[in-house]
This record gives sequence, structure tokens and C-alpha cells, in this order.
Amino acid sequence: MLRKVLVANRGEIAVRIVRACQELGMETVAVYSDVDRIAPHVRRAREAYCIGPAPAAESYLCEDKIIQAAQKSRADAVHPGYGFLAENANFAQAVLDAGLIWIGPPPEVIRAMGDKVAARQAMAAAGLPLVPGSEGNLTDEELIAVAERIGYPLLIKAASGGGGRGMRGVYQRQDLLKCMRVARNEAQAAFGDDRIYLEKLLDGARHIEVQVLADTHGNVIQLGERECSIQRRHQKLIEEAPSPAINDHLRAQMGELAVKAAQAAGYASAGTIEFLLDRDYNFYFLEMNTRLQVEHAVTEMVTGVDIVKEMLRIAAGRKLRYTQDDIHLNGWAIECRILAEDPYRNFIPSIGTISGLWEPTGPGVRLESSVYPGAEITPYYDSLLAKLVAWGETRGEAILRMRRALAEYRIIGIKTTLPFHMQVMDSTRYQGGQFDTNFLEQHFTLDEVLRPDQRKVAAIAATLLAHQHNRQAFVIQHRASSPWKLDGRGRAMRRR
Ligand code: MV4
Repeated sequence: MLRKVLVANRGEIAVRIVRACQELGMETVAVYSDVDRIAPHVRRAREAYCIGPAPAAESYLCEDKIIQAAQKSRADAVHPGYGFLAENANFAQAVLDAGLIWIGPPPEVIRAMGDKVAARQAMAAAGLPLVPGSEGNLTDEELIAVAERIGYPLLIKAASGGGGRGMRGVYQRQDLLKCMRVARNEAQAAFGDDRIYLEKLLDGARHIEVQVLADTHGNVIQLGERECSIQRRHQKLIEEAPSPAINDHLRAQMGELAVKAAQAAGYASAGTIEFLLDRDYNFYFLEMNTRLQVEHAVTEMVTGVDIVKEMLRIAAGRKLRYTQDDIHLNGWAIECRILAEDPYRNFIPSIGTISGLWEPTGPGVRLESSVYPGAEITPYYDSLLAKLVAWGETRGEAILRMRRALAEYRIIGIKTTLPFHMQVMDSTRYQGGQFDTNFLEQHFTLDEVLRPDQRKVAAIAATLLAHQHNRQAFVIQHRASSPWKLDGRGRAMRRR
């Protein structure tokens, strides 16, 4: 097995990976920037190396510094987590070239799936259904001709994009050329690659992804799907497993194709096949994510498989511990991303000191967090503070548990998405599983933003109400027990 693992990340995912290493008896090495010197991932690892100042470009994205830390600490493997360098094929190759083990898919696979057009071609050849679209290396004139065949509305995508970055909708013919020019410029600036391609824009679809695990011995399994449609500007906010839109037949179909996709890609490690599911329950391959994902925990909760431990074992050359027949879905899991953002101010990032913290626990609740009382939330990294996961035997129980856990959760000092999540859990559309990627824009209104003078009045009212509530609670505690009790048949009767 691996002896010592360097975790090239921070925050909740670095803590998650350290925990998996600990359970497998592996030593751990953290890397950190100046502002993270007392962060939880640093405290939990056996050793830690400073890799530079706060900006990610000078620390968590510095390939050389990370590899140096791995060598200095005599680590034998590197886990990249998600974000930062996780899908950087050059970094993965540099890790291998340094004689270290890369805990992820082979660099060639990362590179191949990073080219979204090449990925489409490879997946079409493997038998996956694609959204009608164009090839990748076409001129504007050729794309205009293809657009006529596909029809409108269209989506322009960047060949080196992914995750919704560099996407642009085109709703009528006369806008196409202008939009393609803008898209090419943006793609060149963002990815250093101006290749674009066209797809038919599918509106009102669901975003569904299938988790796969592949070892280096040719074994591939799938762990079912995650529903990821509740998102805002391509930032996912709530995920769940399984999807309320998918029945056993569809699940088997999608799962089988996801396994085919992984096999065709020559995959190893944990990966995700993204699909779009339209209103008529047709589904289409979108892209393949060659990393551990933020939302992997909901799959872990319903399958019982520890995905991070499997990644570590696979990287060590072990065979998968499961065959497909071992995988059964049990219950339902929902994840709320707790972000340092103000949902009532258009989700602007919120920074400051965590001055108070009460964390939910109890049956069916899992919290993956990197916040602690006194933590400074800075603007340097993404705003994810914690992932709150609730499991239930049924979707209904999972929702009620999530409400209960959200009610227990208090984060004081900064604005968070906690109240937003409570509102979603209370929405009838969410409860009914009736939502798609347009849900937040079309069917959900956050409370009106109050004017500053109204805010003061609201704050006073809230204080008075809280006071009243506390008095009430006090009284209840001191009231004599109820004179009513239930008889053996559940009927109320007066105590004697
Ligand atoms: C699409 C699409 C509709 N039609 N492609 C977003 C993430 C990236 N993997 C691809 N994505 C999409 N591709 C076609 N042809 C819808 C999405 C999409 C989306 C689009 C707009 C707003 C929110 C979205 C959420 C998930 C997926």
C-alpha cells in the first residue's frame, strides 16, 4: 500500500482525504499557504509544508513547490482533491516524472477528456448518445453551415472549456457569427485555445452524473447517479443521490453506458460521467470529470463505498474491492453546500471571522467542514465552508433530517447559504422532486432584499420575537405534565 500521501489541496476536501489516509494507516503531508498555517487540514496531517503566500497562483497552483514538498517529506503519492491542479494533465505527469504516485486517472486520460470535442468523439464511438452538435476544428463558415442542420437555439462551447465555462447560447441565426467571435476570444483568453463547437441547446433538462470507479486491472463499476440540477451560474448548491427523476430501468441504462465510457477512455481511479436528461427522459453524454467531485459524499452515503479509500487503493495497484453485484443503493442522501456567500445579496462572497459556531450532529447527519470558531474567511479561495449531508431511508426522511440539521447549524460572523437551503427544503417543488437546471431562476424567489432602515426594524422585531420565544420555552419547561395521555388504542384520555 501507499506509505505516505501528500494532499495537494486545502479546506474540507483536504481534511476528507487525510481522514481516509488515517483509516488506511497511511501517513499524511499537508501543504498550506501563509493564511492557512493553522487551518484544519494542516492540523490533522502528520506533517505540513508552507508553499507560499495566499494567492492560489503562488501556492496551491505552484506545481514545483508541491512536488518539492512531496520529495522533502519523502511522500510516495500525491492526491490533488478537486479544483486547483486536479485536472491538470501536465501536473499529473510531473508528479509521475518525479517518481511519485498520482492518485487519479492517467495523465493521458485527463488530457483526452479535457478536450471536450475529443471526448465527445471518443464517447460516440463507445456508443454513448450525444446532444446533436458539430465537430471541433471547424471554421466559422463551416460552423454556420452545421448550425443550419442542428437548428436553434444553439449552444457555443469551448473545446477546452467544461463545467459550463465558456458556454454561450445563440437563439437566432443572425446572432451566430457575432457570438462565435466573442466565444473564440473568450476561449483564447481563458484557455489559450480558441477552438469552439456547437450543440443543440436543451432547455429545461436535468443535470445527472454517474459515479464510476476503475482499477488498473480492467475492472470498472458504477455507483449510481447523482442529481445536480439545483445550481446557480454553474455553481452547484444542492445534490442528491439517487435522482428523483430516475427509475431502475433508466438507472441501469445510464450506469451501463457510464461503465462503457470509462472503459473506452482507459480510465482508472474515481471519475464521473455527466449527462443531460431532457423532459422526455432522453439522456445525452455531456462530459467526463476526471477527478474526485465535491458531491461524492452523497454517493458514499447510499452505497456504503468509501470513494476516497478506493482511490487510494487503486493508486496502490490494488483491485477494486467490489464487483457491480456488490453495489446496492440504500436510502437517500442530500448534500447542501454551505458557502460563505450572501444568498440575499445575489450570492456575493462574504468574508470575516467566524465568531460563533454550532454544528449539527445526530442520526443520519454527516458534516464535511473546515470551519472552526475564530477562523478567518478570506477572499482568496472558493467560498465552500462545509458540506452538510443528510441521509434517510426515504427522500422524505432525508429532507426532514436536512431541515433538522440546518436548524441546528449556526455560523456567526459571516453570511452563509444556510437560510437559502432551508427555503429550498421547504419549497413544494423541491419536495416533489419537480425541478431542472432552471429551478432557481424560474421557480424560486429569495426573500425581498430589505432596505437598510427596514433592516433595523426587522432586527428589532426578530430580537423581540426570539425573546418571546425563549420566555415561551421557559414556561413550557416549568408547566406541569399534560393531563392527557393516550390509551392503548391511541385515544386521548384524561389522567387519573
Ligand atoms: C448543455 C446544456 C444544455 N444543452 N449543453 C453545464 C455544465 C457543462 N458540463 C455542460 N452544461 C450544460 N450543457 C446543451 N447542449 C445545459 C448545461 C447545463 C446548464 C446550462 C445552463 C444553466 C445551468 C446548467 C446546469 C447544468 C447543465
